[in-house]
Amino acid sequence: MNTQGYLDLETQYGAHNYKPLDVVLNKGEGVWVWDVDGKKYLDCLSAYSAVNQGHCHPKIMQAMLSQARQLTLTSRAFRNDQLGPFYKELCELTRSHKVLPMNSGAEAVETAIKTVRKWGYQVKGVAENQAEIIVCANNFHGRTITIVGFSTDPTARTGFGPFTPGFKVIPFGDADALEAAIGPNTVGFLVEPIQGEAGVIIPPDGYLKNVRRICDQHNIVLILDEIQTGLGRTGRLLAEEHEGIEADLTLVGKALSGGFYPVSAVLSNKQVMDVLQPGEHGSTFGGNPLACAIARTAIRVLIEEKMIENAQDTGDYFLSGLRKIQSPHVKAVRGRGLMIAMELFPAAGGARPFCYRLADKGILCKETHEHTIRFAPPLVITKKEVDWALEQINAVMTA
Ligand code: IF1
Repeated sequence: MNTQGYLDLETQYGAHNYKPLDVVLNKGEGVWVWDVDGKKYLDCLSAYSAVNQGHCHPKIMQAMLSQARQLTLTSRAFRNDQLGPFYKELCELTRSHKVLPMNSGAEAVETAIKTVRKWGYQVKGVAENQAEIIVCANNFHGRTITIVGFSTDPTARTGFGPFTPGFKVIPFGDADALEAAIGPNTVGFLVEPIQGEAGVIIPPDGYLKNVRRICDQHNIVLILDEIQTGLGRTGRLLAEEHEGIEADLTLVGKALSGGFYPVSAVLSNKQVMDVLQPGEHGSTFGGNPLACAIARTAIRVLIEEKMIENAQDTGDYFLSGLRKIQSPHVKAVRGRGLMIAMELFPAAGGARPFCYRLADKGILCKETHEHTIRFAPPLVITKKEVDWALEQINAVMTA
């Protein structure tokens, strides 16, 4: 079947909740993917940072295959021999006390919300059903009713109400606004260290440090959504390290499996996670042996193959190369590690046509909102590959 044939099938039988580029992929290896016509592309999206380790990483694949032959799912009604080691390795790596495994990112966010509410009632002493969680404008935390209920993006929320109460929205990057929004029933503050979907918005220096101090002063649980920023993307294992702080709850997902399988987790200190009792939360697939075996290897190769250092080093190189591009269309280039965005002037006519022109030249990227192109290749990209990418991007932006 040709490209058009696959597009027709999707149009006829699939829900129309996406508007992807019309590129039909059938193979991936490292930073490269191929379409059904055999055209090769540099993947500058990495499945929204889920394939930080590169496509079809051989060691993760091996772990997946050998675990699949052995045991895939037990449910949490019984124990499995991958779960304990997964907990230990993830805790040691992230200096956490406790892990709660789920599958998607949205489930990790929901889990954190439940946990922090329970902590509010049981430990902080907030009156039943009064707990309040503060979130930021232009957040992206997932697609469930509760999560879109505190989104400020009309596309994400319009038509899906009624929503879950108990959330308050403040501007991102403004620690004073956090302090001002805190009331006696505030139990948590949920924030992305760098806002991804909003267009790679980096908060002012010192923001997270101030947020940490304010949360401590007011006895509020700091929940960092590192589902996109975590696991090496910004040049640190967790983006919180850029400001030398530690969240109380950290959410990871996406690259926790290197893109092989949905795996997410809530990392916690003991005090908060210990409020959950048997029967109060769970998931059929959460913590299954296949997921755990994949995730153990996915985090091992990140470290062993120095992907985090490469994200910092090659990310800086990519960012400075992009900044050198002299184009009348480019309003700003910003990024940290290999989480990079190029914002275009509205007069450029939108980012999407540029994404198509880049695809023609062999680079796959996706616009975010109207005017921003994101560059987030797998963390195994080399400087030579970046040089090639810069040549193509330069040609497209200056044409
Ligand atoms: C889609 C964006 C990226 C996330 C953060 C939680 C989740 C995500 C910080 C939920 C998910 C995705 C989902 C994807 C598009 C994508 C995205 F453009 F929308 F913002 F990555 F940049 N927290 N982000 O970024 O995780 O439940 O999806 O596993 O198609 O909706 P999930």
